[in-house]
Amino acid sequence: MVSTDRIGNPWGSRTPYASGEVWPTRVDSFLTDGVTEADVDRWVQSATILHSNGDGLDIAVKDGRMVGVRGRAVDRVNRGRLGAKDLFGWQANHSTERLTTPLIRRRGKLVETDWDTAMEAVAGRTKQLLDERGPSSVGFYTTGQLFLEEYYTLALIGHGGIGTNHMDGNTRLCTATAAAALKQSFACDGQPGSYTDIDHADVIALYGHNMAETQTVLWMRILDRLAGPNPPSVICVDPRQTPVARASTVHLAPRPGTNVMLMNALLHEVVRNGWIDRDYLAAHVAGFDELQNQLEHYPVERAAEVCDVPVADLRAAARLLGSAERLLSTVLQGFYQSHQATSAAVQVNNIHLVRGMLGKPGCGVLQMNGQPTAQNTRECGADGDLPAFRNWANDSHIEDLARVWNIDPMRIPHYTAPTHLMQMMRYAEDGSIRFLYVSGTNPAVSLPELDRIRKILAQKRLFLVVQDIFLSETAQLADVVLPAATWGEKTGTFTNVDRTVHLSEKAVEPPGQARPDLDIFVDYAHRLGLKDKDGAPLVKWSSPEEAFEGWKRCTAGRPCDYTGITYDKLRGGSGIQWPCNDDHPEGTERLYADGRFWSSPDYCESYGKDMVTGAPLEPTEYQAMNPYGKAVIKAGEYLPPHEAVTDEYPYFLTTGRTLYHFHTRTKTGRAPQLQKAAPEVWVEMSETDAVWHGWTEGDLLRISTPRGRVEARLRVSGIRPGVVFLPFHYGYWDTGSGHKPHGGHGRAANELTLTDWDPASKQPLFKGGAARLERIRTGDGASSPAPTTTASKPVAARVPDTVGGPDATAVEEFPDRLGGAR
Ligand SMILES: Nc1nc2c(c(=O)[nH]1)N[C@H]1C(S)=C(S)[C@@H](COP(=O)(O)OP(=O)(O)OC[C@H]3O[C@@H](n4cnc5c(=O)[nH]c(N)nc54)[C@H](O)[C@@H]3O)O[C@H]1N2
Ligand SMILES: Nc1nc2c(c(=O)[nH]1)N[C@H]1C(S)=C(S)[C@@H](COP(=O)(O)OP(=O)(O)OC[C@H]3O[C@@H](n4cnc5c(=O)[nH]c(N)nc54)[C@H](O)[C@@H]3O)O[C@H]1N2
Ligand SMILES: [Mo]
Repeated sequence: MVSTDRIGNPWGSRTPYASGEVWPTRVDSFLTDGVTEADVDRWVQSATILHSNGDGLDIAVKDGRMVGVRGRAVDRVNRGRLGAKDLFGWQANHSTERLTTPLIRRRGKLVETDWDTAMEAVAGRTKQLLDERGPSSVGFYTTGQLFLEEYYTLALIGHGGIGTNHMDGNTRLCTATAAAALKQSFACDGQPGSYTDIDHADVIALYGHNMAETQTVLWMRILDRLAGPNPPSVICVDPRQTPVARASTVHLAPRPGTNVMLMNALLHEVVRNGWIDRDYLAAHVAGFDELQNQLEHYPVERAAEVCDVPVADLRAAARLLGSAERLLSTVLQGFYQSHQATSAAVQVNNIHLVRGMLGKPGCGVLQMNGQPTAQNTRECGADGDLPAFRNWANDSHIEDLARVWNIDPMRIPHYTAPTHLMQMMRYAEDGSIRFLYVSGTNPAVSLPELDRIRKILAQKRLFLVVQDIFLSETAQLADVVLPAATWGEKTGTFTNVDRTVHLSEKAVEPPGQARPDLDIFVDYAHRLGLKDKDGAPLVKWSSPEEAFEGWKRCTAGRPCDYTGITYDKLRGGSGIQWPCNDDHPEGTERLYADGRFWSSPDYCESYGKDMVTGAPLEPTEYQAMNPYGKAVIKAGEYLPPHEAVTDEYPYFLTTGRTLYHFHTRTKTGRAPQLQKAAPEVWVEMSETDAVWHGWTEGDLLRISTPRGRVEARLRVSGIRPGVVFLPFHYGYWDTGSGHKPHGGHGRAANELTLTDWDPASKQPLFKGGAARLERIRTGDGASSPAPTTTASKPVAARVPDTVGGPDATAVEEFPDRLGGAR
């Protein structure tokens, strides 16, 4: 057993292992000050909620309160490990700033009210609008952080009850491109690979993915392989000097927005050198010829110029990809939040298709998710997709869904592609959407071009409902605020990136009158009087387990088949990977092991899209590609970034995350260890650029774009010259301070970002835009508040190290080691 400061050393101790071995167990735990294991009344099974990894953990409960967490040694995902946000983030549940009663706007002010008044106002306004303006005046915007049962209920209400096409999740900002890329290549959502591919891979490529900070436990798995015999080679594609870049064999730091050019050059080299699997291509893949023709235009020399990456590095990366025997790739926001998001992500799939590297141990693509339950938002149809990967453009799928819901098929809107969030915001701006029900997301901080978003959400004619656990920046603009119970206070299931389904049990009571999101949605459905075609209530369940059983019926025979999973089966052991049914009673580790894809036109989730215009393909166009059971390669031409740097705005602005915070910090900002590690916004710039301006670490800068301004202290870091980076976590309200405004709107990165999206996935471009910087005052020797342990590692030696001290000490146990048994 060792004690480690898990703020200062976020990845903890190494447990090295070799290719093909089982990842050793390491059980991490943290108990609040003064509490020992002997004091704990109960341990309640759950999984992590502040990222998409799905690490199994148990919540320690004493006297009806959470007092700590411990990783689950039996869990296939983490084998006991936890990240810093998991170890400390749960403390926010007990924050005194939790919402405890519903609020309603009276004479311009939010005041406390009772549930009945609040829900009658919400349902009453919905009914009034349905009568006066029809379903297109009603929109829903949900999240990737509720539970499966809640999304399925919401999807049923929206698609089956109200009949609006305006339903999306913040997954649009997050992993819309993952879904789009999987649909483009494999005609269906669902990760082909498994986390265990890390145990076997000899090359691991991370594309625009700072896994070390955003899936810390998955990164521990890679670190343990790197520390063991026959370690894998690592390729990192990221313009910043992330911890991933520092651990990599080859680091390509392209100009932002040039991912498709880079991918095409890598593919060009792989194909030119004949590092391809012709048998696999012939048997299982359509579209290779078109790719080959396209690639002629993308020699590495051209990419070297456009991306500003040395030819030798491109060749070295291509050789690793081409000579890999077991290649694992992961893709995330550096690719997804970019102007050619889908096209870039699809080229990663293409590398696996030309190399025949799918469905075997070590050979996987992880088109990553970010949020804990984003997979469920997509599966359940709370994001514009239809439940269980049904195809909105296929009438027989609509009929089948109507059968499951016992309603008339014409009640399910499917006349056009579902409305994506950015379009919903436009409709709200124009006044055709008059009611917006926001659950579990904070768009007043997380959407691009905040000045515009605030104006839209604050309109009098828009009835805004916000269901949250804190009075977020968005909740402050609402007409009705509904206080929700959250993780640890309610029961439900959720599915991580590699299709592992976990059960999260209720451990403690929610504060005050807060209610589980499921209860609120069910209440709403009943107040609207939603009925099926026999006059029975449309929503036929009230408990999570009943909702889960309803969901299982909806998935029967579909790719994400849950019919073999029960709550009881999820209790005690590890999570289970879907599909899980009579044919696969223990779940399925890898998809497409037999080279058969879910692409036949009558079964597939999507006919695909044109990646340049975003136009959905017609069924006949899809059939012409000969997808029957095959994957489809789609070539992508490179187009330059939408907003180029100019003399006036000479820096490329990119935004993203740090290890210690989650999104808009409503939880991590209220966990003292995490807040202390990264207390305030900063801006990263290269040493070359800083020296040119004569600026140094800690100087206060103003960052401006045509949309707005932010002030932040300078961190001189290893980022590529010409690029500046801002974390997007810092809204304009301070957490943990009794709701004090921070002092104006000057620190949210999204004051600066632009209203624009990838044409195919409709994911906004948080990694694009041009900015101008100026110095407001010198730092006088003070350093910027950025962490030193992460991508924001300073160049200057004088900056004090980020440490957590005694309050951040967690325990690591090693049950596999001799004498280490608990
Ligand atoms: N600590 C922490 N972990 C999280 C979260 C969190 O808020 N905090 N959020 C979760 C969620 S919802 C998500 S979606 C994930 C996101 O996880 P990541 O995608 O890993 O995180 P980001 O920091 O948004 O972006 C990743 C990297 O993209 C790089 N990048 C920027 N522009 C480009 C480009 O043009 N090309 C390339 N190749 N790279 C570029 C950035 O330098 C950055 O290092 O993290 C999840 N995990
Ligand atoms: N500039 C820039 N902007 C970005 C990104 C970026 O990289 N750069 N990344 C984008 C991405 S990938 C994402 S995922 C989004 C995230 O953006 P958001 O979803 O807006 O961020 P969160 O802070 O996670 O907001 C979740 C909200 O739900 C509340 N909540 C938590 N648990 C529960 C619950 O159980 N029930 C209910 N009802 N509410 C709950 C929280 O208090 C919080 O207010 O941001 C996007 N915006
Ligand atoms: Mo995300």
